[in-house]
Amino acid sequence: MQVALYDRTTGGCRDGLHPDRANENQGGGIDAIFFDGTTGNAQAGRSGRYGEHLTMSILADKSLDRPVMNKYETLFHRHPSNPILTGKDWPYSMNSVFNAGATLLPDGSTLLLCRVEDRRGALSFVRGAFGNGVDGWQIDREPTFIPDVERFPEELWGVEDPRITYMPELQQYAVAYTSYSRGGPGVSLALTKDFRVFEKLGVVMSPDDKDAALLPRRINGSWALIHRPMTPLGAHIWISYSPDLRHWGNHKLMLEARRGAWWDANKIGMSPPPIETSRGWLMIYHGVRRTPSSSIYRLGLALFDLEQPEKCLIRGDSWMFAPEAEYERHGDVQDVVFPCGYTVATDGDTINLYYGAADSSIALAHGSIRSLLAWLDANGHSEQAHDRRQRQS
Ligand code: BMA
Repeated sequence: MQVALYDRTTGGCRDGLHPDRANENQGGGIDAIFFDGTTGNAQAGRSGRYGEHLTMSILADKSLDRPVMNKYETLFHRHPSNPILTGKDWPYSMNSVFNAGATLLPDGSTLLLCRVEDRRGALSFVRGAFGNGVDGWQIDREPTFIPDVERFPEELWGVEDPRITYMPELQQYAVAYTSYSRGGPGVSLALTKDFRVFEKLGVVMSPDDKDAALLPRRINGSWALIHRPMTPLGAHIWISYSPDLRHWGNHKLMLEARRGAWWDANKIGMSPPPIETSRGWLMIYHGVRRTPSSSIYRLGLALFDLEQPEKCLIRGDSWMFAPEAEYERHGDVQDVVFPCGYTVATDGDTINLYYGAADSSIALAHGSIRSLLAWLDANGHSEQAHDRRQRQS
């Protein structure tokens, strides 16, 4: 064979299909299974691509007479009523509703700002609200937040993927959203007290940039915006600082997409705004795995320093939530789970994660912040260790 299998530019091996990318099918291991006839237990060993050795046990389920694998830990439990909102729930004709920002209102009800798409493909935000955050949504009869192309031409093709942060100092909610026009997707900001009247601040990060949210408080005197610029070197998560929410600078790389065959190689982005915990900013982020037929959007976890948020403390190795249910696997865009918002229950621990499913509907899953942190401790590593491993691989 004339062609080197290892490709320095991609950090993976070439497949001959995409000279500039890693083999799309790479990353699998080879499993050997040893069956213990006396106990009925089997052990599987997998030689990982990165020199890690993953083991899992397979238990023979005698009642089913077929092996059942020990499952990975389930961190988010899907609500039985999923999907909780679809285009059919809308008071006017709608193709799809997905990727909703979420917040709790002072009366305890949940507000969702939903990305909606009609049959023209035009996008706007709509509001839905109800006490328990699951059903009985009251949906505005008219779109709540619409593109204002006269004053904000960057919204020509619509506004997408809102992330809501309540800013106690301003006593307002900040909405970071993608404004989409000929120039590509950029990051825009708006402020509101009531989700009726919005003060738009315009584009704060020029295209191609998206997946943005503000931190709720100043960091060392500056506002902080997390976002995901696209560069020829990949799509990584950055953080930028501002004295006034309008002028941004002091840009810092926060989390890098991995390379090669990783689940979060080449393209990552923050999903909902980070969760402030006593141990740091807990971020749920999405990683995009390209396959020959499509892309798979899965979710992972990372923890960042409270006062220096560009410093990653721990990053999980594997994804912890992925498209599995039918409504996540099939829709306008297959294999997508894409949360833009969450609420935290009064116990301070239960997280209600609202996510777009297959770019078609809105679904809900429940988790525990404590369990997410414990999972990171067990399944993560410091980014410095990661850098060392990347250099060796
Ligand atoms: C991303 C964003 C999301 C969308 C996802 C899957 O790039 O544009 O709005 O849900 O792709 O299509």
